[in-house]
Amino acid sequence: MTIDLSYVEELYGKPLLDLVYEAASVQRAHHDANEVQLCTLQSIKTGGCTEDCKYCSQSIHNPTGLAKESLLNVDEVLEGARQAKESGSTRYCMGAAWPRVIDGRAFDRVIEMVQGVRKMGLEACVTLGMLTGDQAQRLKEAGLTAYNHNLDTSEDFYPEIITTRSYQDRLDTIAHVAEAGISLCCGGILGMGEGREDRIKLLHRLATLDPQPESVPVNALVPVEGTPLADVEPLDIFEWIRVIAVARILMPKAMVRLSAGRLSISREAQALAFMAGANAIFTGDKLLTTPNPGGDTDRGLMEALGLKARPSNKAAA
Ligand code: SAM
Ligand code: DTB
Ligand code: SF4
Repeated sequence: MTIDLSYVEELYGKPLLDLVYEAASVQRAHHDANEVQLCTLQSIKTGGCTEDCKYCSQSIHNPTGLAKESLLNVDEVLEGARQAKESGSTRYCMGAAWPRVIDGRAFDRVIEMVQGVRKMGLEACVTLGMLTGDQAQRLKEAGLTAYNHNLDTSEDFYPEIITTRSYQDRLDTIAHVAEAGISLCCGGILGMGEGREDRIKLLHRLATLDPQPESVPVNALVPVEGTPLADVEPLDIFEWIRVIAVARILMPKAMVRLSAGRLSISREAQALAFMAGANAIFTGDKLLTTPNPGGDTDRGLMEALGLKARPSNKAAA
């Protein structure tokens, strides 16, 4: 089925409750609506990134005061994965502040991390920046479940946010991931000062990727002091809900992940997001470098809503 931009516009502009109702119906047809996948993030290489992403705490172009660290050891990372599993996570996502993967000892170490995480029976996801076809193939052989590489916003708005790489660079890496047969985790950031049309175009791009992403992270900008986006006006929360609902309708099978930004989103809005089709969250008190609601807060929310954690036997093989 082809998805026209005009159809995405039409969906996005529906009365909110009609839109949420439609998204909830799609979710119920494809997923257990009371189940949420818990995922854990780990920054395996923090800071010192040469890209100039205006939202990011880890770019050398942004004076955020974040200390640069070297790549973690395999043991440290696997210990983190073990704890994540113990606290109910079924997916372990490892992020590196690299513009691209370079072959050599560091990449070999990441390969070992992926193998170790998979051995524990967890889904393994990495986000390492740009990637060649051969590197994607190596990750596939290591058993990687998914590669996270976000389109972040519309192609039109992209140059306002990042100048050191192009939208096409992103699409090229995404193609390498697909060719290697690795599932794609691809989404965006909302609230960077983009317009509704940019959000619509992002959703259209995501939904017309072939194959569609297995996972769509929806990040609400976490404003970081020292970045050019530190003082951007926060997004209207119902725009966030609309994006989640449209993503759910256009990508019925995908996991729609509430990623960055939940700390400043009310319990009520998060409940509406689950109604609108979100079915995964990152748990733990830290994302990569910024705070996240801790496990107790999320357990409280899930209990209040009667949501249960998705069991590990449903994890991707
Ligand atoms: N360096 C790799 C890259 O950019 O592809 C991987 C790590 S990067 C930190 C992963 C994603 O985190 C970005 O694509 C962006 O969507 C998200 N992100 C980073 N900083 C954020 C912020 N302050 N608020 C919301 N999302 C953010
Ligand atoms: C994604 O889209 N969101 C996650 C994951 N992919 C790697 C990262 C969010 C990072 C938020 C900012 C920070 O903590 O540095
Ligand atoms: Fe680097 Fe990724 Fe941050 Fe951009 S988002 S500065 S590529 S770590």
